[in-house]
Amino acid sequence: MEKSLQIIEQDALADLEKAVSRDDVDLLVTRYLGRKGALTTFLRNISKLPVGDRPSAGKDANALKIKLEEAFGDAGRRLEDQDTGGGIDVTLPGRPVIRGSLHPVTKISREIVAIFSRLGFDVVEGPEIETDYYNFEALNIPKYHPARDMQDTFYVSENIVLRTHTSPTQPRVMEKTAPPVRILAPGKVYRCDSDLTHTPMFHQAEGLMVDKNVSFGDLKGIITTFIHQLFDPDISVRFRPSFFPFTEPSAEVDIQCVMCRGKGCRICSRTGWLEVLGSGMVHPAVFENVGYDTEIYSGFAFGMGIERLAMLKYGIDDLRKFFENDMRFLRQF
Ligand code: 2NL
Repeated sequence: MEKSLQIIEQDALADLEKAVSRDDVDLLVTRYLGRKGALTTFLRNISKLPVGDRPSAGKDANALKIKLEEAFGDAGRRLEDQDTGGGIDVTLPGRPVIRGSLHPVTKISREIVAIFSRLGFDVVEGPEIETDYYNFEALNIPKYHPARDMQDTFYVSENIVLRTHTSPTQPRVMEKTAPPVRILAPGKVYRCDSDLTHTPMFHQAEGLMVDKNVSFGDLKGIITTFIHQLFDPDISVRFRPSFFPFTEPSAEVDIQCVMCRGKGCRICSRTGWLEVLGSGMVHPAVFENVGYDTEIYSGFAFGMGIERLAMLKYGIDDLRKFFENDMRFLRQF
């Protein structure tokens, strides 16, 4: 009886030596420890032994059972790790690489830049921290103008502000460049304003064209072409008289409502039109400030809010979505 327990142990360990996979080890568990396994059968037959032999045989058999359970368990775990390359299941499908996407403001900015590049405009950038002179004075914005109020502008010091529009980039370029000039200035601007429809930082793009014989007709042609390329070649555009300190005459540019096609809806306040741009012929005072001869040169300028254009183009109803960094929103672009 002692001998047969020794044989079971020898056979089991010899078999385990040959096991090369988790499945092999599982078979050995069945062969030795299963319901009809060799050791289980031995234990069941202890009652048939002479009474005097039973205690030591039982003790030895139980010790062997524990020894084999441990040996099979260790080997099983080791071989399973080996099968799967050390805990990595190489048969699993790869994890998808999640691609990022551009912010809608970046996308529209790039589209605006691309359209004006094709029309011969150079892209220029100016500082976001600006002097009072370039932000206001050079642009013919008088001392008493409400835009200069502490309520509307972030003052860094008495003569330094966060630019309230992209316009100061234009006199900076004109001072250094003789006409002809055709530039587009996109970028961040800052206003001391924060509510449902205003954020303290937003984006604008501003264009300027100066040459001999530049007319209001050129302004209308360039802006209409731009609108048709950004939105739809069939969309109607209208120019409505307005006022800016740095242009004369000035015009607000409206497009036929992109939501209702002019029928009248909530987006266009039932007017059928949406205001998308401000524009005008450069005021002679601005040319004098940068040393351009107003007898020889004329020009037009225009400015637009990028968030507003992005909202119209993508049908976004809430300005705050641009700045919340909600991935569910951003992933859609
Ligand atoms: C708007 C309106 C506008 C300009 C910007 C400009 C610049 C110079 C001279 C004359 Cl240097 N004008 N810029 C002109 C008309 C309108 O912006 O609604 N922007 C968001």
